[in-house]
Amino acid sequence: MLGASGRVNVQGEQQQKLDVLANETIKNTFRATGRVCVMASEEDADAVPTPADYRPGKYVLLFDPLDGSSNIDVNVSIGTIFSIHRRLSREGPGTLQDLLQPGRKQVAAGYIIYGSSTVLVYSSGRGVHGFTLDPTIGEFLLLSPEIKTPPRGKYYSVNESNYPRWSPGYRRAVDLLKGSDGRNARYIGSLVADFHRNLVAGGVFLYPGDTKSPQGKLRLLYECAPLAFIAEQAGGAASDGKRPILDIVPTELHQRTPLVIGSREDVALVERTLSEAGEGA
Ligand code: AHM
Ligand code: MG
Repeated sequence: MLGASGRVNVQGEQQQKLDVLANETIKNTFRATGRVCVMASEEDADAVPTPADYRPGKYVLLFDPLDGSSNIDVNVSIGTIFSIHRRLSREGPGTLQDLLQPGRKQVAAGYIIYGSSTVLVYSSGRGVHGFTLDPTIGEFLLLSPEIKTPPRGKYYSVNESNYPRWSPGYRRAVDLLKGSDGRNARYIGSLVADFHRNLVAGGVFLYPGDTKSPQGKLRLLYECAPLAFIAEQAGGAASDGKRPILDIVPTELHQRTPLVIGSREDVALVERTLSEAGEGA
């Protein structure tokens, strides 16, 4: 299960064996449920409509099967992120248009983290709820109902090796976060795990665009939008630096966006700093 699969995905990234296994497992499971008419995955270039020999459902599923791939072989937390929309098309297998909906339209979203325990966090638009897998009975138990994130965080999380390539606004924002009011740095390199820690403890995660990748690294539809849905439902915020992530109207399946996500006041501080630098809305 460890190591590279030898293949490269649509984003030009090395696929790990576990990426491929997770992707196939999710697709095989969902196409037979009768709930889903089309799927999209980080690991597949194109939309994956429900095959004709299965009944198409009324929902659309987008997912990152295994987020944090670089952490697989070193035994650090990784996870699965998912986003669910209602289909727009009326019948038959779903279409690309069904998948290209703004995050605001999600009917549910969430993630699973494979960490020191296996945790499922989801929202269907009525708060955020956290479940922990009890392997002795094979069930997820509701241990954290109604998760609310602190309005101001104690952590900031960003890959600072990109600092020289950031805009002046982002550099200033991170300079402000650094060491101010007892803030501490934490960066795992698995978005889902960095996000979850900050959701629970309070904090802000940033993945800015830079001179090499103007839209940053993270994908809107199956990484940023579902986590933005969770963040807002928990009382936090998510922005691309200018506007809420949930308001972005997607034009491409694998489109990227800068991401600033977490505690409300911290996201506002970054937006304000960008705006003062002439990089805001
Ligand atoms: P992946 O979905 O292929 O694992 O890539 C996304 C990951 C995120 O989990 C994480 O936040 C980011 O890439 C880390 O990137 P970097 O190594 O540039 O800091
Ligand atoms: Mg990912």
